[in-house]
Amino acid sequence: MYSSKKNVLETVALLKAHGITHVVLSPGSRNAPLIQSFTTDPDFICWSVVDERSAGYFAIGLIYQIRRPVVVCCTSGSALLNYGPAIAETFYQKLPLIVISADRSSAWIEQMDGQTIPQTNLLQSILKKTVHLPEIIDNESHWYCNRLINEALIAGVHGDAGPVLINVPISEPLFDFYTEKLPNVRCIRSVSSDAPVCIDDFINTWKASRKRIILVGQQGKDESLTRILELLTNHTDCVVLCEHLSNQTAPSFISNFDVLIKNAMPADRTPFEPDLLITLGGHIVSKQLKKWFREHHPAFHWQIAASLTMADTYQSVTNLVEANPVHFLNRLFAAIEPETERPYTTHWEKASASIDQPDNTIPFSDISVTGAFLRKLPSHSSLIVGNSSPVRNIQLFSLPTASEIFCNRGTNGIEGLLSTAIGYALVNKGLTFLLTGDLSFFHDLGGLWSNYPVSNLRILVINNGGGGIFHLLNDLEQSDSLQQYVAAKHDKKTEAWVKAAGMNYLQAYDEVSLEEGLETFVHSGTKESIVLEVFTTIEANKSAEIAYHSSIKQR
Ligand SMILES: Cc1ncc(C[n+]2csc(CCOP(=O)(O)OP(=O)(O)O)c2C)c(N)n1
Repeated sequence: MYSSKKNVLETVALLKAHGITHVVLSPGSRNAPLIQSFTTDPDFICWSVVDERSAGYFAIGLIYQIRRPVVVCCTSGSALLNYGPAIAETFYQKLPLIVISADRSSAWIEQMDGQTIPQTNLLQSILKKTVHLPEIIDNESHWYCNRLINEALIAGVHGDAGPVLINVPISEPLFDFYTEKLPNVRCIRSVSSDAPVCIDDFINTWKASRKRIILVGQQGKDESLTRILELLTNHTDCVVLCEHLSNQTAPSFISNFDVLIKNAMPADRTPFEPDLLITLGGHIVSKQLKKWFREHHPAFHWQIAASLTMADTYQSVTNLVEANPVHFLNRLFAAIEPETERPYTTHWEKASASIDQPDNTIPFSDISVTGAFLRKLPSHSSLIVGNSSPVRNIQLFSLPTASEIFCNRGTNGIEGLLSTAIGYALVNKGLTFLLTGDLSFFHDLGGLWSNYPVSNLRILVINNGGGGIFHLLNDLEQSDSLQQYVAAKHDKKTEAWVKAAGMNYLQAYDEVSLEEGLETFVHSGTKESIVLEVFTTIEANKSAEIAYHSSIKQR
């Protein structure tokens, strides 16, 4: 029988799924659940070597001969340190040694309990990767544990091979060996760019899938990517989902999926659910999409990127592909037949087309101001948007053709936004537009103090008197601290700072003054940069949100 510890079972099952066969065991009680599980399973060839220092070198001998990864497994405390010389040897020889150390739960490290040392920190400089598993108590810790083991096993053999450490905390009781079968586990397959990607399996999966989505995250403009995505969605049954931050636009791409998921999908979303998901690029803003995809995992999820770093955003990756996405998709497209029937894509297209952009009937608010601005924005514009509401609200509207859009979305920080825009403008020939909230603007006031005169910047500040986004979060509304502390309510204007920085200042507080202000704002004739500050209220913002979203729900 196997141990009943779930992180032990996950480790052993994943080692088996990744094709590991040889395990060198050193004695101990903390690692007894691992020992018991390895020796129970007929697929493992287990060896017993008492001294961990010898065990490490014994494993090196096995690796020399079988040319595949080998596991060494020890108890907690100094036992792990005894692997040190063998770990160093495999690090410098680039050999795939998988070190599995049992540990106490983190709470007991350095509490003068027996056999504890900070196991994960000590050997890091001679390990390719170290992971410290959680003890599995719920779905999230289960996914986390699975992801970490997959990551370590992939790192051990990717590119130059090398030793990896999987540290497994195991709480007492240690000796409950009542599990009959190993669990089914998600084994993430990886394809490395070291060898040409063998595309056959991918073609077969593509052909066998009926509902395919390609989701493109944040990235710069890339016309070759746009071309292949258009070919795929126009000639096969495949939906391309991309937000504005992906800088991918074509009539057949769907960008309003956040609103669609929130308001316009039926309770039974099965017809929309993909069975093959292909992800490229960086961050996705849509909370709705993340939530939905995390609840419904496709049978296959390929993550394609130039380097093999996994972000398991939807908890569903099945294949990591290290390849240039354009090359990969071109090869795929060349190998598949065009499809004339596109029921899945048509289904998505119809639903997407049924959603109107916010119109003039909603109150004067952050949303309506964003719409008015984007309608006036010239084509081929450079637009930088702030985090918080700006990056979300632009998604409700279409962008002018050929515009390029940027956002500091890597960490979602509100800091440094004026500095980013000024840096961009100074090396940009045309106008540079920035759409920002008031807190983000004030946060980076220091950025306005610049030795470089900038004349081509247009900053639209939507001043709603604080962090407006926090007022749109239902559960926060009851909180006494919302106004003063969470949203940092204030009544400041940007005017004095803007003028001190030598920029022109305009303001608007309703449709008429906004329309007037925007006329000057988008014009390239002026010699100074311009800040247009538009004042909105929290109440109007809430009404606008409700009015827009309920108008879509009622269709
Ligand atoms: C450096 C940093 N501090 C705090 C936050 C948390 N935060 C997220 S949105 C936000 C409010 C932003 O307010 P504002 O720029 O006025 O935009 P609005 O919410 O009104 O659209 C804050 C403080 C953050 N993202 N980055």
